[in-house]
Amino acid sequence: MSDADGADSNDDGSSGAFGAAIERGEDVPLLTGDGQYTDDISLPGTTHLAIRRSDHAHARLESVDTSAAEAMDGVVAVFTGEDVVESGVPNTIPTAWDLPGLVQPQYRMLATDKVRHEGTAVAAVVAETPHAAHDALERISVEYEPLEHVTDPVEAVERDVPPVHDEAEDNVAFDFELGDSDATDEAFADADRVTSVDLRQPRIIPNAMEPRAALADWEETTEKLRLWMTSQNPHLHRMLLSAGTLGLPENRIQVIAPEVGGGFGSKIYHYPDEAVTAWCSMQLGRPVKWQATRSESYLTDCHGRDHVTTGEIALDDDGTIRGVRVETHAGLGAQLSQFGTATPSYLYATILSGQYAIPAIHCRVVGAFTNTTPVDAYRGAGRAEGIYVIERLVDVGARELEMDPAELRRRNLIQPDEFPFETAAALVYDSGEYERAMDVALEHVDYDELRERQDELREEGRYLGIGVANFVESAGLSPSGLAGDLGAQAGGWESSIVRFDSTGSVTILAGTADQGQGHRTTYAQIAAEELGLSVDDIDVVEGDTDRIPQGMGTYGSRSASVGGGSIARGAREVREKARRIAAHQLETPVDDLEFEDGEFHVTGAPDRSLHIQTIAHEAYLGHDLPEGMDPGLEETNFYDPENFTYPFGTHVAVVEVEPETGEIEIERYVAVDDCGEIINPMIVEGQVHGGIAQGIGAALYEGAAYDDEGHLETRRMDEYAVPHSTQLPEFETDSTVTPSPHNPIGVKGVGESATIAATPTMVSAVVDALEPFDVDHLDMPITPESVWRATEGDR
Ligand code: MCN
Repeated sequence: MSDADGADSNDDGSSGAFGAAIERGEDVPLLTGDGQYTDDISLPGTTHLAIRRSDHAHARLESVDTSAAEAMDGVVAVFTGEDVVESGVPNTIPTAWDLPGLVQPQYRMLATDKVRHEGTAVAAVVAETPHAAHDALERISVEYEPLEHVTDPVEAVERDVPPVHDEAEDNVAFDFELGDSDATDEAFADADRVTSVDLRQPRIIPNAMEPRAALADWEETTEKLRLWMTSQNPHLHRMLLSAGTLGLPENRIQVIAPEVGGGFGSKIYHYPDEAVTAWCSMQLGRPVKWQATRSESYLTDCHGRDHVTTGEIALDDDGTIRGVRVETHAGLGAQLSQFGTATPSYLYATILSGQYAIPAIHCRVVGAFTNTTPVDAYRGAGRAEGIYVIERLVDVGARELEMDPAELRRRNLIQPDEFPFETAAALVYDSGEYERAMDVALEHVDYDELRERQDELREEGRYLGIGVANFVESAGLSPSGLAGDLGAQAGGWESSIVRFDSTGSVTILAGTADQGQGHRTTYAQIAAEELGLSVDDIDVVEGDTDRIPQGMGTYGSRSASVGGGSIARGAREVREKARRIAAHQLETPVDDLEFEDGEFHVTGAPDRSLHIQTIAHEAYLGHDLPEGMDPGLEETNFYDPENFTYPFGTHVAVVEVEPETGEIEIERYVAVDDCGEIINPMIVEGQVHGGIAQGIGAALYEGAAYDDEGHLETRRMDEYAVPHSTQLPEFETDSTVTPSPHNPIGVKGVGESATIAATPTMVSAVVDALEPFDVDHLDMPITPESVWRATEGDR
């Protein structure tokens, strides 16, 4: 393990837990039905909330008549936006990321003046049963004055349409630039060739297994709100709910995230629905539960992507990339979600250098309001969109130069001795051995031989495609000062407590919040390694703001590096306190003690030893501690890393495309990922598998569609295509290990890597297969129909 963080590394105390493919301890309760999700929790007297949503994309709200609904059996109360306003709570759903010149319109719990996208919350019914609440929704009479709507981000700013918000007449929420435009112009003027691609990255809808849910319990006597919810970041939810929305201090709110069945970004955000659940409980003094239906999730969970982009690349004839210029219209939806501003700006434009040493980059992003569901970070957020652009540009550049696309990539890779590497897009990459990972991936498929086979098959009228994509991503946004400089209303740190109890077992209280990533296993591995224990000695607790003092949550592939980094630091501090107790009791200088398998022993006298679990007992007895030392054995750690981590890798897909039918068969998919030191290879492989599936989903299947009325057409599982396991090949995974030099355990994130890599890889493969048809690019999702249409001209 690397150790560049000041604390001593676990030099001789290695338990072997770090790096082992240990099975996920959390899976037994989850697979046997013992896992407790929000909807499984019931309190005496629980009522049920259903939300009436607008079926108009854009309309003035004329009136909301709730009388018939109120009169129904089992209905406890019906509330409108006016009721929320009258209650006097702050009633804002705040954005958490400011940008220069950002237009920040009001965002209320329930609409009062206009509805701005289909699905806008208009009224709330609380009833004794879920069925009574849903039945009553039908009896609310809402009158609208329909307004012209717009769903496309380019049309929103270029066509003469009524603004989504009066504050932004042209529907522009922000106009963002990054990079040096003069230097980029010069690079383009000097380059031998310039080529470009117009592309769309369609709207993606997250498909977590568990739809969002909340259970709120306002206790009148203590004036305390307990809120169970499907949260990726309970402390952030507590913060956003407290001041901006409900007007409560944080210590009056407890947010609990029990088991959460997947998030992929969609459960980061502070939506009106959970806030309304809490507010209703405060009004009624009774527990209130809201469980989204699947269609409600499609309509209201933040969508991802929605970019329309023109990218240009300037190249010399020898393949040197001289510059990249990108202009994007990013759809933000009807309201600003918390990180909806950061995702298409800082998280996107900064990664446009990819793995390449590109001297000049300029990117402009126009963030546009549209009459659609808000858009925010979806797995890969910003980085996925950026890597897609640069990888597509490299592919079209290779076509322009008639050069092998892998060769063009290779010629521009940042070399290992150039790290830390400052890109022209404002990031400083920590470490990387890009060519090594690329070589491993290409060797797996025997690239040169594969190209020969491709030529042979073309002779036979068969179309094999080989897609290669390199990616790097910025995971674990930090340090906090930088986040603040860029406009974030949250920090990049993470916090944890490592606590021995008097029986020698350990509890880790972590500020992150798992939704399936396996934190309970990997965090136990980190602590076991540092403390010389077995993972069975360690319990991991996440997702409760009353038990865990602080935290930032799980998103942006930050938990292993920032959360795990904090745990490692805390465990090292605990170990050092234990060492001082051991030295005192063994009557030996601290420096004379060695640590192995949890045992401190005097150098050269192994029989004079004390186990760290015995010391824990002593620490809580407090009878015989060094002079001035406080009893107990626990540490609270806040870790604010000095930089992001930059995972990377190369993915290769081999497909065969049948132009007559448009069918795409994936023959092989090889993923070589480098996420630094690997805590648990089995979990990392699982993350890579899931990520590839989602990337292939985006490339070949997924995409939200709106009809001419601005209604979401893809609002059910049989209307929104995600790949089935039978449509996916066996994934072949491999890894290289390039530790992050500044992270205490040398890890980099992995949770989003494969999603980022898989989309350009798949598109590259299909387009490569269609080279004989002069197809340079196809937009996602590449369906059999789009393949058939693209090749039709040749029939
Ligand atoms: N890990 C490891 N070795 C490393 C890096 C990570 O063993 N070098 C382990 C970690 O300890 C953790 C897992 O891999 O158990 C993912 O770690 P990390 O990359 O830090 O990502 P996070 O835990 O912060 O998870 C967030 C990331 C994101 S942003 C999305 S979106 C996503 C993803 O994880 N959503 C998921 N993976 C998901 N997996 C599941 N099952 N469900 C989701 O909703």
